[in-house]
Amino acid sequence: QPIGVFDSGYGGLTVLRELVRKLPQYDYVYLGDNARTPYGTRSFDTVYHYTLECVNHLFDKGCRLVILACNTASAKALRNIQQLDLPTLVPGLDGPDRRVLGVIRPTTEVIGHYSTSGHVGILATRGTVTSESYVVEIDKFFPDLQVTQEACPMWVPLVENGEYASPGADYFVNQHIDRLMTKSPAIDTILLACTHYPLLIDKIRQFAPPNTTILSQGGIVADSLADYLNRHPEIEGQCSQHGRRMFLTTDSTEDFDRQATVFYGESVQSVHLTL
Ligand code: DGN
Repeated sequence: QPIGVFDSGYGGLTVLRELVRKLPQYDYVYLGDNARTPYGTRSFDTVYHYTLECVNHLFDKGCRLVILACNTASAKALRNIQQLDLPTLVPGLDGPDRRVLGVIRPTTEVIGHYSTSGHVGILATRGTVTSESYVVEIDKFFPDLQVTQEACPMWVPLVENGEYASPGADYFVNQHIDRLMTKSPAIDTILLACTHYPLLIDKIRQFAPPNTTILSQGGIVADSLADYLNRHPEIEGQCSQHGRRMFLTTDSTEDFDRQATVFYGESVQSVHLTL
């Protein structure tokens, strides 16, 4: 069975890219709910129902393990989904458990190891920031760590409109880095807690103080998945290993394929999924 990777749109492709880099042997099915993106502005209830519906589609495609490669879905839906009796969700699919993992826990588990000052910054969408998920989760693993958040609402549109490398992006990147560092000048580690932000990493490095550690999620999530599969041989044994990739989108396949080149780094041919 393939590993399912879900996002509200294109952004999860930056996570998939790192999964494929670290664990190329597995088969992956990516599902982007582009028809209903963005999730960031929607209520907890709506994000939960949309996410669950998409996770069910991935189960239908045979996935036993699904990764919510989206901070908004991980923040607003993961806990409720994990509390469901997942094997009963897809009638006719018997056998081992189905598992759903997110992108917040893997990063909050390790972030404290990167900081020597004990001050970290979280850059994310407004939805993720207001959910307080990072603050709450980091506190469980590193209660002494000072966490400062900054919402960067302009960054997703900049990336989605292809402006991530343009001079126009400088203004908004500088603005938010500046605000973050003004709130907490001792920050020495910044986590990019949004799937789109790795595309802005060169500019973020340019405006962050020298020697700041900038963490992208993809690589951390990939390390965490490798560790998870090692610790759960019963799940790992269910993951097929032919190096196949499949891309599903709930909206235009042409748009998806064009944007995928940016987020995934290579061309793809997606298939439309009707919800
Ligand atoms: N995928 C979302 C995230 O990781 O926060 C960002 C995309 C969006 O809000 N449209």
